[in-house]
Amino acid sequence: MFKQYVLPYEYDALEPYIDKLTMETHYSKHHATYTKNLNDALAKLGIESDNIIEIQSALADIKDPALRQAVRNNGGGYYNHNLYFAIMSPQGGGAPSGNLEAAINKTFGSVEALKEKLTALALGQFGSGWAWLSAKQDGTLQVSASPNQDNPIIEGTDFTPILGIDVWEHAYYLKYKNLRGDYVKEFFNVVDWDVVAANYESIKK
Ligand code: MN3
Repeated sequence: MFKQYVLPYEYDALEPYIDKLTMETHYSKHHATYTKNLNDALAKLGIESDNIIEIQSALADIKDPALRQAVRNNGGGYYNHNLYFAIMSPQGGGAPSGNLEAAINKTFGSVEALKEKLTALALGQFGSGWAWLSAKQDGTLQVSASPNQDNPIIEGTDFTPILGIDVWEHAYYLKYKNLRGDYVKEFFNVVDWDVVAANYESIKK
């Protein structure tokens, strides 16, 4: 049984950048539903693994197409939001330091250049989806975008997300309406780069 990531901050803690009603709905409705539907699908399949990365990497082993799609959508929804909620914090903003900063500078030139690339991917994602900063074991970074609840793991790459920007309308519409660009700009005010750096270190071998 997968359990939702427990928010270490209140629903209103990310105000004014992410509003309370959006956080409450996103966490207690959307994410709770992904988690329940993932558990329901895994129960039907008799899958008892508690490793969500392995499950997402082995979708092709699920023969029933409807259950495979259910695990893809809801497993992605479960995993992606655990990451998204964890990399935001009322103490967020600022810039990364240490190994992550060095890797960002090497790959993208600067933190500002990385933010510009992520913003372009977030705005360029047609319809619902995500923009990602991901890493692989040798420390390489990449940015990408995915539709729906997909991510670089589901897509079969050897990259693991360390930062995700949810660009489903449910992530911003109550406050920002159609202005996805305003949401993405303000999102960077709540990114907890210490958590992103810890994610990076956990993937690097
Ligand atoms: Mn969402």
